[in-house]
Amino acid sequence: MSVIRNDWTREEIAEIYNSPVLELIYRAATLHREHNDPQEVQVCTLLSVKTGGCPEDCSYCPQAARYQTDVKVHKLLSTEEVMHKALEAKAAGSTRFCMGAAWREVRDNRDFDRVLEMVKGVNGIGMEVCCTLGMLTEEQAKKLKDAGLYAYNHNLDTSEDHYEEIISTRTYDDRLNTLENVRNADISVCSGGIIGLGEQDEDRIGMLHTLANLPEHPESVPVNALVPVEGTPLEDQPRVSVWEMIRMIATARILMPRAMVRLSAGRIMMNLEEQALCFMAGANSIFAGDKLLTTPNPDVVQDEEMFQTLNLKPREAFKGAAAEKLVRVEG
Ligand code: SAM
Ligand code: DTB
Ligand code: SF4
Repeated sequence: MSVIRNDWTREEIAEIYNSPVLELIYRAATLHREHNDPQEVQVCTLLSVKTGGCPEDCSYCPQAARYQTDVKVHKLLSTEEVMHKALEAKAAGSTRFCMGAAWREVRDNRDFDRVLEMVKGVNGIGMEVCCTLGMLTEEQAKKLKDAGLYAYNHNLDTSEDHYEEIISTRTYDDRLNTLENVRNADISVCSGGIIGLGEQDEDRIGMLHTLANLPEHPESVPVNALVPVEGTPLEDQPRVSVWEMIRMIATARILMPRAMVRLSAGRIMMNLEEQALCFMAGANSIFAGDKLLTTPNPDVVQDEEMFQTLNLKPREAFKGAAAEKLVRVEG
């Protein structure tokens, strides 16, 4: 079995990313089979528990208060509403439930106490519970862990060089700091990025370089294609080609062979054949349900048909946990 490396050079990553695309898919598919069951795809559900009105200026995001978008602002949902959605998601076959809040950072207030309650509730019904709430201190991360949080999503989004073109209200180091706080609280790390922000291939390579050389690879790497939203500065960005999505997924799979590589935002723009190539290239998770956080996603029936046509099987919850522990003990 190939070794897990955290010392990739940019040149090595560039060589992989730029290799002939069918060779790239073949190499990623081969590694994928060594480390994972290639027929297994995890189905996850997203829920925006607090929507819009965010003080940040992420230029892709419909939830930033400073852009005029169609997003309906909503204060934090009640725990009952969230549990209702989580049970619905579980009944529909989802094994991971990710709650997103349009916050710059977590504050120690009653809203956070309510999120802790939600985490407890969702963990209690046997789903992998994930949150994406913005920046986090180590203390807050520990509270989430104690409440039963399984994973925390915090994306690097793009390369360090391109970051300030996209967001000015926080730094790349802020992002890395939160990831460290999450890791120190022994929470599973979910971190990836978005393509189609006007970045160069070098930026994609740079972002993968940072992720793959973290002291421990993220257990989960979402690869998003920009969903351009009217009213945001990136509303007119051209759609990324599916081959770019495939290059990102395959390169992530080769660099971080044990991670869950998630084919995240952008599926609404892809047909079945294109998604099949992403699975071939090593993607092993999707978000199901007709909405991501605020933007549309393929409908559930269409996804069920896709699983049947491609002979995919939904992955059970907590499957990675035992293997992750083992790796940590060995390492
Ligand atoms: N506010 C928190 C934060 O930014 O960390 C959590 C929620 S935020 C919406 C979660 C992630 O969604 C972002 O990091 C970004 O990668 C992704 N995202 C937001 N808008 C997007 C869009 N229009 N297209 C693709 N991905 C998007
Ligand atoms: C991630 O990388 N993608 C998901 C999840 N993590 C939180 C979010 C995608 C959001 C797309 C824009 C929206 O629906 O608002
Ligand atoms: Fe706020 Fe997160 Fe959107 Fe940035 S991505 S504007 S932090 S909700």
